[in-house]
Amino acid sequence: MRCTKKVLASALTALALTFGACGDSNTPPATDSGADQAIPLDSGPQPDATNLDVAVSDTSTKPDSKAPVYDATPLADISGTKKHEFVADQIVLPSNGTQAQLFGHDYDNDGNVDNALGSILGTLGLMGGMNVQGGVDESVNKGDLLLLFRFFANNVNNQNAAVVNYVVGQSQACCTAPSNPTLCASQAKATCFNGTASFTSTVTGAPMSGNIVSGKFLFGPGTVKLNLPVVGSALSLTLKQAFIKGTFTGATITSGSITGGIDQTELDGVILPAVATAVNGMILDPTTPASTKGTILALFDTNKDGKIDIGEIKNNVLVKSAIAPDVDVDGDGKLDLSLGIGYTAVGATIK
Ligand SMILES: [Ca+2]
Ligand SMILES: [Ca+2]
Ligand SMILES: [Ca+2]
Repeated sequence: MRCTKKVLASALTALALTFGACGDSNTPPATDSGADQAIPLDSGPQPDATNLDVAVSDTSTKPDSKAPVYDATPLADISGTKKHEFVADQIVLPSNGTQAQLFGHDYDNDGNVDNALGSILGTLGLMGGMNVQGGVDESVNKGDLLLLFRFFANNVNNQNAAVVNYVVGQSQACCTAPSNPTLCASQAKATCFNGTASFTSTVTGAPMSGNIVSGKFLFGPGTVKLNLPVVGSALSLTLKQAFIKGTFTGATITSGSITGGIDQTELDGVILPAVATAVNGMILDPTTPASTKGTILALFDTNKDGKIDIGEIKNNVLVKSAIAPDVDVDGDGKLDLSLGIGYTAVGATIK
């Protein structure tokens, strides 16, 4: 059975099975059970952000909401500035708490890194058995998930008021053997991720301002669109108040991360329906073991019609605790679901 599709739904089921193994599977766990499973995101300094000039806004006027900590810095004039273009050759979903912390961002400045969705993915990664990363690797190496960056900076080691455009690349064939992940990866390294390959942009995000200190950079906040293949077909996400971080290392970018917040509307309108579709897909899939189907139906099918509708997903206690908005990234008074992922990148030309 291929685990690279429907991984979020599979992962939720794994979480369900884990809970189910501890008790009556007809009784969803209380919300605090999820907290027991979550990876604590330890407080700690964020080295990328500490010595960068990111404006801090006044949060005192909104005592009841988590107001945005960061304001966008006005863009510098980039005419005549050197351009440096990259493509992400690796996109990494957190597979443990350390990565969830590394890829996240402390939006509300409470000393705790925010990466709720990433933390859940990390928790599931620790449980094992779910190849949450496999589908992402496959999409990158096939050339379906091409994230591009165009930096404007005369000095990539140290520069204030640098600018980056986040660019979504048009799919292109990076390997001829997508069914063989190892071969596909090595082909992609030679064709698309060789440091000089060309890519065509489809969506170019609004420029984001940032600083580079000793090669480490932090850009944002801005809006980042992600098409992550985590639930069946690619899940189109908009990360609000997103930050793009990384380190220029020779001709590559290392230790990269993209963090932002997904609002409740998108969670309800995009993510949860996709989870419902994927869970139904598992029920219809003849290769899904009968015991797994039984567990899924016991957990989610509250009206016992043999199908899982969106409402049954939205109102499920397990889902509510696992995929719950955690921090208000944009200060609109409504909590958003934080997500941070990692990446590395190599040189590229963006057409
Ligand atoms: Ca925080
Ligand atoms: Ca039902
Ligand atoms: Ca919000």
